Amino acid sequence: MSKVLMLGTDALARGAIEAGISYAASYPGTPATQILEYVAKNSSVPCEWSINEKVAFEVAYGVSLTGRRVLCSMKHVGLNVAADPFMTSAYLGVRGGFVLAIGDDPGAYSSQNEQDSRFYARFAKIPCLEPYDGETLKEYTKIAFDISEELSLPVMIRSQTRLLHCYSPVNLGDIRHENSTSLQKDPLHLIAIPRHVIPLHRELNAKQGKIRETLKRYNFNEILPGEGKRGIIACGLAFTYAMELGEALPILKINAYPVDEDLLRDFVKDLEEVIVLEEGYPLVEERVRCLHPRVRGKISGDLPLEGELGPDPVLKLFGKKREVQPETTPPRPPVLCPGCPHREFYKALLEANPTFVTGDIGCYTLGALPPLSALDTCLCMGASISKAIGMAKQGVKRVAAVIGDSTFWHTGIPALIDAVWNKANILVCILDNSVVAMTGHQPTPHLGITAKGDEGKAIDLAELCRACGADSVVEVDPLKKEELLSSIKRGLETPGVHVVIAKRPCVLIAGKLKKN
Ligand SMILES: Cc1ncc(C[n+]2csc(CCOP(=O)(O)OP(=O)(O)O)c2C)c(N)n1
Repeated sequence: MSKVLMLGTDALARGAIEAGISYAASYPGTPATQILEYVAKNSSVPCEWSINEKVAFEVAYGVSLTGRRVLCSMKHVGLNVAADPFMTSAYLGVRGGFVLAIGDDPGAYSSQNEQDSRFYARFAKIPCLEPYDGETLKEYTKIAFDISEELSLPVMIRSQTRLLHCYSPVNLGDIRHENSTSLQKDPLHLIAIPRHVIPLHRELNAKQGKIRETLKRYNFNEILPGEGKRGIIACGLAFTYAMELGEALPILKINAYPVDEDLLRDFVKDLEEVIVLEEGYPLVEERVRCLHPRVRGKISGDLPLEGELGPDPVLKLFGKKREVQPETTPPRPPVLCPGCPHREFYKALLEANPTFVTGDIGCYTLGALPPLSALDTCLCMGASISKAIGMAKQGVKRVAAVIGDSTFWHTGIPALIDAVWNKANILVCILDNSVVAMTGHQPTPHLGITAKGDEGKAIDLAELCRACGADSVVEVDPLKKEELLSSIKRGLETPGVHVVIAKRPCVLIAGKLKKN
């Protein structure tokens, strides 16, 4: 066994590889992107970038149905997209171990919200493990596969940007054999039709006691004795913040959910004050407030409800400061790269002067900021076209929807079909730079390269838009300003659904694409 310095995402991925996975599926999203990238580059495990998180989850579920172990990873908001199969997978249960690795982003360093995935695990009634360093990222992931197979449930690994994007020492272990394939037909358990739902739900409820027993056996949650009548409950990563305090207080360390209420009760019973530290929403604090009259945390206003918890507010609560203050750097708001083709597109769009521009999520969202200020709204991935439909249906003329190529593949296609079917008068601008630029240049379906770097089958974006029934589809190089401007103007002025594809590779990969 050797000890190496590993990025959190890599440690998690390594845990899955050691557990003997047979496949991994994901859709890119910070801070979870590098999990699949590690599997792709550092193992022989086959894997895929899926078209979106729902598909990734369902592909992973299919792998599990064959009896083999599978890792599915995504960022927190990705689980909103995958929520439908996720919720019902807990009813049906899994066959081969199924681990769902979710990267939360408290502080929204790179996200559209700060939602806390532990609530999703509770909502679906499945176990959730919350590592606190590189070693536990790897080990918990490995153990999560055993728990998944023991309980026949998907198991969530919840971690955060700070942990996933940080290097720490990790002990490498042996790689287990993969499960052999075994197909079992079991209609009562595998088909979620109304007639089966109540018995399946009853089984899921009956598993709850078993989940608690299983988690207890692994001692994920434990009381570390200390001195005094104040105690700290520290969840996941917040345990490391509690350690930085250097206080000798008793600590209840929580790394697995659902939390055993007996343990909580036992911990708080002789304390005069309980402090709850957790990244995200006050999930544990809510429970503890039912058990103790004096609880300090986020709900009490002692710690911030928004933003990343981090070590500083915790130290402040104890009247302390970091001994060595981190160096402060001047704020550097993100901007479009020099030479980015998106900028040229926006210049033309502004000149065409649309009434309202519905935006989407990607590098091109930076066009919302000055000096361009070219977008009027941004909600979630894939929403630009649908928002434009709603506005156009209220009589707003000359609405433009701006969407990136990966975002279009992800959730834009159904909205384009909706626009055609319902005869909306909108202009759809697809900014095609050939890759998912925002998350680090992962391939898109029209590039025809897979996660492993192998040749896939390329799909033609313009042909697809035509097949969706768009009234016109033009591909324009955004550097050809006059052509682009006239296409945009025509699309805005003419009734119907018009698609302008501004096509030019991301400036950071253009050289590489040429070489290939
Ligand atoms: C549901 C969800 N999944 C993943 C992400 C992470 N993410 C942000 S933008 C983006 C795609 C950007 O690619 P593209 O649309 O091609 O635009 P580009 O960045 O290349 O301009 C992704 C995957 C997210 N914000 N939300």
